[in-house]
Amino acid sequence: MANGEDGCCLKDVLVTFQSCLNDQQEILMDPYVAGWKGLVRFLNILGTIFSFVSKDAVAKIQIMENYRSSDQKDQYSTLHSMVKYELASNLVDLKKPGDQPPSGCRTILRLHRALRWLQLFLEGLRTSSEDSSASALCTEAYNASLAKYHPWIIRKTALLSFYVLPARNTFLELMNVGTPADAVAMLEEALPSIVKVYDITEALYAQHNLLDIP
Ligand code: 1Q0
Repeated sequence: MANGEDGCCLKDVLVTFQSCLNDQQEILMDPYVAGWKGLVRFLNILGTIFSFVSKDAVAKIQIMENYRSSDQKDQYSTLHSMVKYELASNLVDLKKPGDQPPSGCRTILRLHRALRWLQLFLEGLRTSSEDSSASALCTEAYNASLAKYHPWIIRKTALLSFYVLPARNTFLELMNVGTPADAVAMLEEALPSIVKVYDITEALYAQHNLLDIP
């Protein structure tokens, strides 16, 4: 398990999510996707055992980057404009994973569900006692969020991979922001913006009945 990568610290990644909101409280696509890219860098630090997760995240990031460099890029400047555009153009298949390329709405929904896992996991790390196990906290966060959307084989693989996670304090040190106490303080400051991004996306998807896109 490597320690740090390119001097990157988790605080910088979480701050990217803070910069997602525009004046209308809409979520800007570029920092949202950049936030996920930063998280994948941290995932890679944790070892190749998580490559099945990072491959999926990278594929989804790539789909969104492709939309952002297509002729329709302006339609994808915020999550709100994407929803409006894809629904109006009939690009979202609400019944089955389509033959057509995955829509932006479907792709963001997968990342959005994973953001809930992240929030719960980081909240668990922040509020747990020093001798807690990151593996147990991660399992708890996964079971309360992503697990219900994953088939058995992915659940099984995910739960097994969590066993390699280090002790809570080691994990906090890997965030590269200083001592475990510094990391806890950083999380306390940064988590509200993750929650805000999650809540706004959830409300947007609920308003348009998009929370179950297959
Ligand atoms: C702490 C490390 C644990 C990372 C585990 C994250 C949750 C497990 C997710 C398992 C996903 C399995 C791969 C495939 C899933 C897809 O089937 C699923 C649905 O997509 P689709 O197209 O088949 O309908 N995809 C998803 O659910 C999206 C999953 C994206 C997960 C992105 C996770 C990025 C993780 C970042 C780690 C941040 C660590 C922060 C702290 C680090 C401090 C050193």
